[in-house]
Amino acid sequence: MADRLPISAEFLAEQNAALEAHLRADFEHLGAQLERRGAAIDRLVDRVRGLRVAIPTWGVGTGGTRFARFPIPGEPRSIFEKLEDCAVVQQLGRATPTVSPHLPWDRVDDVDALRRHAAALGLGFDAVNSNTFQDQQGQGHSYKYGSLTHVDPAVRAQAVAHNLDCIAVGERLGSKALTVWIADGSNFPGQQHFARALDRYVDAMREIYAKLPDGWRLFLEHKLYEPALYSTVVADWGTSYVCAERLGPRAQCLVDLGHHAPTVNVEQIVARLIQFGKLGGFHFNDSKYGDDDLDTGAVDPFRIFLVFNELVDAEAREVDGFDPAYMLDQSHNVTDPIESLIESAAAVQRAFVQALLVDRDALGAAQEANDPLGAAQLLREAARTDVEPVLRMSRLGAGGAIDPLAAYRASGYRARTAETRTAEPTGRPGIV
Ligand code: PSV
Ligand code: MN
Repeated sequence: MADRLPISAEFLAEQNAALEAHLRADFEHLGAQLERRGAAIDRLVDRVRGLRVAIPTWGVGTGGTRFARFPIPGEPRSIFEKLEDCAVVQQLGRATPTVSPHLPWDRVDDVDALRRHAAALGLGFDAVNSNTFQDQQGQGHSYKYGSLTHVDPAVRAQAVAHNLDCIAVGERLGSKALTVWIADGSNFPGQQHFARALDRYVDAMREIYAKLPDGWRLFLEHKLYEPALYSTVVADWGTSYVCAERLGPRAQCLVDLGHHAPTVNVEQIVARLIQFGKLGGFHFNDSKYGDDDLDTGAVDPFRIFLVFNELVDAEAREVDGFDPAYMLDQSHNVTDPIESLIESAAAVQRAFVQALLVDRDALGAAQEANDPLGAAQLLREAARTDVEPVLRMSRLGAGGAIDPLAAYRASGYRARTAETRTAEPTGRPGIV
């Protein structure tokens, strides 16, 4: 029972009352336009309401770079407070009902109390993320030279045991997937035997895969570079795909948008993974140079539209087993993370609705007729449609805020947490 919601219902109703008449007028106008294009606006509202994007627990702390982090007053100090901030994002935006934990960052003594706390805030748990890229206090072996691919079997065993522990905690939280991203790689030519390292990875992942509970999936997250700067063991979607294939049907690839070289065609990667039955999910963000972890849609909203164009296409074709998990994974270095998350979840919704507007029959015909400009025009027409009234109406109907960012700013939530959260944070600072 969600009985501890952070924003009062009266305040929300007041905020919405001031905007509702204009929203209804805009909605009607857009509805008439879309009808001429053969799209039913009410159906779009239903569809966007069904879209769910998880929030990573580490996303509600201010991020930072290896140079500095600039904390803001009132940011969360524990996983319990992080969940409260996630609840604000969900209460206002209504797109993010689940939270994705990272262990051991989010480790607690009483896992059931954490689950109850989340439920009282109207939240559930999404995929668990393991961490074998940092050493923890009291840990027997160091990950300095790798984890699941380490040359020493004892280090690999420790990393496997950690992943199994993540599954055990995730089961108690109600998660249904484990996401594994490893930092393993090398900094010098010759440092690591490429083939042997990958063999060790697959063998270690097999041990984890073998222990997946019923109904669970294992997501393999690839990343081009960093922290290893010469080579990375699981650097690209091809390697990830082959490993997932070797592991079995419940192993799938997870695409973090920032984990590719700047000019790589990510939407084509998405299409390939769909075609091969191996698309597990996403970590959404935006980037300009590398794994910048900028807010989703902040730099290039067309890119995320193109990704959703592939997703909607797959859904329309009823591709067997197609069920990707969506999450935001970005670093909020200069903003209040709650604001960034509200806007980023909306960017995901917007791209989804715009992709639903693509006339797929006409697109197929343009492709068959070798009409490049006509095909591109169909995508542009959908992408430049202002679907904001759809998003707003969907939030209103779901009990959220018509304008979640304005409502958040008016709520004074951050000023309140700045008064109550005065002690030093106990957890990690939030650098991703
Ligand atoms: C790695 O850069 C990554 O994208 C993985 O998802 C990690 O688990 C996450 O960031 C948090 O640091
Ligand atoms: Mn990620």
